[in-house]
Amino acid sequence: MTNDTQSKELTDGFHLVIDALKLNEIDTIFCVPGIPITDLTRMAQAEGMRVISFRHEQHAGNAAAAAGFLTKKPGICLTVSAPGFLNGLTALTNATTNCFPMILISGSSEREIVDLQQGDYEEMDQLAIAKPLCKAAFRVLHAEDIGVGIARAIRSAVSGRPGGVYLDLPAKLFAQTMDAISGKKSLIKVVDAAPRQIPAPDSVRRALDLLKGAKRPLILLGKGAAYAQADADIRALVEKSGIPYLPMSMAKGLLPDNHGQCASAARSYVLAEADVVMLVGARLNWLLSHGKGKTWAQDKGAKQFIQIDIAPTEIDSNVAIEAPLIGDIGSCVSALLAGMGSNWTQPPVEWTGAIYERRDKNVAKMAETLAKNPPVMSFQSALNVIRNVVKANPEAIVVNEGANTLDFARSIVDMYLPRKRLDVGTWGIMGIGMGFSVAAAVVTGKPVIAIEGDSAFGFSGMEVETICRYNLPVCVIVFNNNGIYRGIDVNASGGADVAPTVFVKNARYDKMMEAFGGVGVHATTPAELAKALEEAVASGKPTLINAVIDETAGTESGRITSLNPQSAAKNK
Ligand code: ADP
Ligand code: TPW
Ligand code: MG
Repeated sequence: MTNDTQSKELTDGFHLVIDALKLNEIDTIFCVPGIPITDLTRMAQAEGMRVISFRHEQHAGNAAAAAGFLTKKPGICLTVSAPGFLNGLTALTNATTNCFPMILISGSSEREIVDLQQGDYEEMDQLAIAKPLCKAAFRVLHAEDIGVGIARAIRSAVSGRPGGVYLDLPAKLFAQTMDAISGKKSLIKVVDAAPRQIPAPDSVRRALDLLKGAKRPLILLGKGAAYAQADADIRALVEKSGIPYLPMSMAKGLLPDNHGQCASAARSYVLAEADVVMLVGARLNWLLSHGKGKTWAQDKGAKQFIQIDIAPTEIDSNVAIEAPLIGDIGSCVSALLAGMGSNWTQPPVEWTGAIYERRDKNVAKMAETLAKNPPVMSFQSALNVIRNVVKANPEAIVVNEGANTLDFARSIVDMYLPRKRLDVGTWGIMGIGMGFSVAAAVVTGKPVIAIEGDSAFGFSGMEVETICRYNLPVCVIVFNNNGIYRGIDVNASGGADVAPTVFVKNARYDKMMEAFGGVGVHATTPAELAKALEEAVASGKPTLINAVIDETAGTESGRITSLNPQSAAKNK
């Protein structure tokens, strides 16, 4: 090296990664440290980034995914090589499945040794493994390419249909140095990462013509609509059209659940009876019975679909779509609004009246059930408490997983504001609870209420330490019914082991939170639950309420019993 180059200021791979993220306004990393990324986490914190360190990579990954959904910017998860990478991979794939933007950045071992399979520390060809499981995957080998690598990862995550991206950074890269000025120049500030995609005018007209001719129209809002952050226009479209709407679970609150046009409490009626259904950021997957069969009364025929989606290949994936509307939801909805003009005819009252009558009857029936106070708490009597607290604190974010705990909470706990409900999503995956809760608290600063089945909670329960360490305003409510679905199954062999679905009876999950300095409450009545939850929301202190639920009350698989091989065979 000459004297001239020695005198130049240098930068290295570590700092280029951090600078590239910061340049793109990414200010938070969710991680588990270790070789070779420990220094990266330290330096990122030193450079002013928020570094949230977890106990397991899956939860750091789930946090990144939830951050992506809430902010429309890719959430970042940082892990070590092979096992850390694999632990993060489930979250990356789940994010991709749900169309949430995130980037999993993993350190990796020496390329030369990995490729010759010579047995490096934590050796694994991570890029090859990640590729089929996410939206895009890249590796950066040279410090001067870090800027491009991060830019490509960001664009891939948020443009078009959002998803998970893997970025492989070999250990050697971090220590590579280059002169600081060229380093800075090599970074890219991504311009217009998720460009608007304007729908073609003829497709807008086709959709409006179909909608206009409908006698029994229905709007179905999915989590893509929540993600799009086109809240005001979506509300305007629903209200101007006068068409009843149904929110998918993470679209709840896009319009308040107590809105006059909400058809949630008449769900089976509207799905079966509608003649034209407009899907807005929702896929006709298993959650919507693939648009077929009894649910949709397709035997009667004549059901027609309009589908707004950013992914053209989603169209016709399950049933024929008469009017595809391809573009970003914001642009599509505003084009529809403009095209509706000022003299739009509202749908016939025979249709809307029949829906609202059924809905109001069902809501009244539900109110009776909610008001009951059985000696041991039922799902309903416990959820009634949470329903009231959420109503009084509509800013709070609800995280929800479990089987019965999920199904009942989804229908009982009304949401009033967009993107306030995070749950098991497209896969119905258990384990998102604490990762999503941490992200929601970190990203929004608002209170988080996690409604957790006792089994569901177990998948990520150790992260209560993370919640306490960062002193996050998270209140976890464990619906403790002694097991998966319920606590009363027996071992058919008569042997000493309990049934596979049964846990330790009367476990005290509240003690887990106390172990790390948080507040633990054991609640056996709605009054105790209400007091503890109200205090938690008001104080913002990490809290875990062990809510004792009737162990006989749940049903197997909650509401998706038909997917169990035995009951599915019976139903055939
Ligand atoms: P849900 O589970 O609520 O029914 P899905 O995850 O099945 O929702 O569907 C979300 C859909 O939204 C996906 O098909 C995705 O391509 C689409 N999507 C996501 N973001 C946008 C956007 N900004 N504009 C248009 N479509 C979007
Ligand atoms: C990653 C299978 C679906 S629901 C559930 C499991 C294990 C737990 C239900 O019990 P819980 O709720 O949470 O106590 P409740 O109220 O009915 O008693 N592994 C993964 N994902 C899924 N979905 C499963 C297993 C499952
Ligand atoms: Mg349970």
